[in-house]
Amino acid sequence: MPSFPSFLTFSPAVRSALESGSPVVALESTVLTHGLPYPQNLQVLRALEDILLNAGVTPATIIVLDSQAHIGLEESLAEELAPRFKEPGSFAKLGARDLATAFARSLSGGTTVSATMQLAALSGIEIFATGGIGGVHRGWNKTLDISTDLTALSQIPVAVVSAGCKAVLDISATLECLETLGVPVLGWQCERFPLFYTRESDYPIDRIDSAEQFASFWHAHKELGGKGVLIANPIPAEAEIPGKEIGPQIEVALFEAQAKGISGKALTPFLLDYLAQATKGGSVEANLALLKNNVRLASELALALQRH
Ligand code: PSU
Ligand code: MN
Repeated sequence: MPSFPSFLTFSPAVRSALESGSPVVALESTVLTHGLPYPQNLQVLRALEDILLNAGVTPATIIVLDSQAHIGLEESLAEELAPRFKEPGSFAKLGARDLATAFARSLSGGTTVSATMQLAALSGIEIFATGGIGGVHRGWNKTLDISTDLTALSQIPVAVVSAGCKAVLDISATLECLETLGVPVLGWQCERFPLFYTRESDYPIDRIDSAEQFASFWHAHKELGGKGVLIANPIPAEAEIPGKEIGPQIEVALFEAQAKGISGKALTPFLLDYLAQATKGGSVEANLALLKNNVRLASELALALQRH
């Protein structure tokens, strides 16, 4: 393997996959440290990794532990850590800009989409599956709260498979911002931007239909000097929560966040937790279904890149 920065620790499985050039898909860890409670977080991690392993793809869950970025989280370590993921103060939420500070201060944390993209790219991993990316928050004209996930997509050459973006966002502003940043948004077998819990919105996007088409796109994109790309994969129909149902609940969640003065990094986790309670776990079920679906698609894309 080429030489890597000293803050990267590869699991044996990921190291050997990278050495032999076999397909690897990156997974983020904020969903584990700031999303799902224990033991659901551990179960989800296993389920996602199993989907990849069964497809012949090596999973690389990325997480920061005591000043090392782990590329591939070994089962025994995951079991040991998972109960503490959500303990207040144990694990930070790390965006790309937080990584150097975390290494310098020996912090541990879950990596968001931006940090995961950064660490994946450094490791030579091109495909990354997540639930939904961050984007432009509603009320951005007052708060200027725009997730660094969008900047990361414009700067880091990784393809991110996501069920659109998080539904709590200002969708129209998020899509405008991605256009301004020059980030291609490709609908997987669809031509309307998916809304996380809901399969479809009114916003048109470019469609791709096959993993082969993606591979052709990706080669051309990179030759053109392109960086990230968002592959928007609609939630499976059977797991969808209709917009009419989830929309009003999102409004209440946003109202509560404002009333409690929650902003910045804490906002996305608060809104998702709020929705989980308001929907009596329904939003979590949907989140799990779309995560699995995204990981499945990411495995197909990674295999297609290898064939090309
Ligand atoms: N999944 C969760 N909770 C989260 C996130 C995912 O259950 O907080 C993270 C994602 O990793 C995404 C980030 O990159 O939220 C966006 O947060 P922000 O809007 O603060 O950039
Ligand atoms: Mn933010």
